[in-house]
Amino acid sequence: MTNRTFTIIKPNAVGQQHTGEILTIIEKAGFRILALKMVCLSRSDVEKFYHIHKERPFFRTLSLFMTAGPIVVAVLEKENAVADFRALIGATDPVKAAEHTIRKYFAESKTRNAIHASDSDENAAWEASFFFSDKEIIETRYQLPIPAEEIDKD
Ligand code: FUP
Repeated sequence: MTNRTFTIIKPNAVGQQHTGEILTIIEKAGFRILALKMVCLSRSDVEKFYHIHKERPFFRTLSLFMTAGPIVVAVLEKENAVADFRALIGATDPVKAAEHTIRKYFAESKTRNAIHASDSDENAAWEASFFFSDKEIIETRYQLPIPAEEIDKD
């Protein structure tokens, strides 16, 4: 078990200006953001990222949706990250998502379901590397090199 997972705040949630609120829920649940950016996917990106779903009947609409606007991608750190983050986002279908999950709050349908979460440590590492170089995933933590009072005195 590693302590990293990967997430996408999907086009509907970004378009409806829920990015900040979703990041707040994520941080309040104890996840540390190690990498974060906004990007747009091409159809070819979607085919690569969702390659396991390429032959599924819903792939066409999934692809149209995922290219419909910008997304926000992030690498997150927490103990038991993959399982805990899956619990925080809820079931794929918002009708089945538990109360107080991100999908319960923001998903509009099984496809327009607001957020993605990796389903295994292996996939988390692959998905993070799809969007970020090693240098862009930052482990360094905030630590003042001198006492705060000294920083504030000038
Ligand atoms: P999840 O891991 O919860 O994101 O769900 P899946 O890996 O099963 O599906 C990946 C994405 O495919 C979902 F987020 C949305 C899309 N999907 C559909 O559009 N229709 C479906 O019936 C199932 C999945």
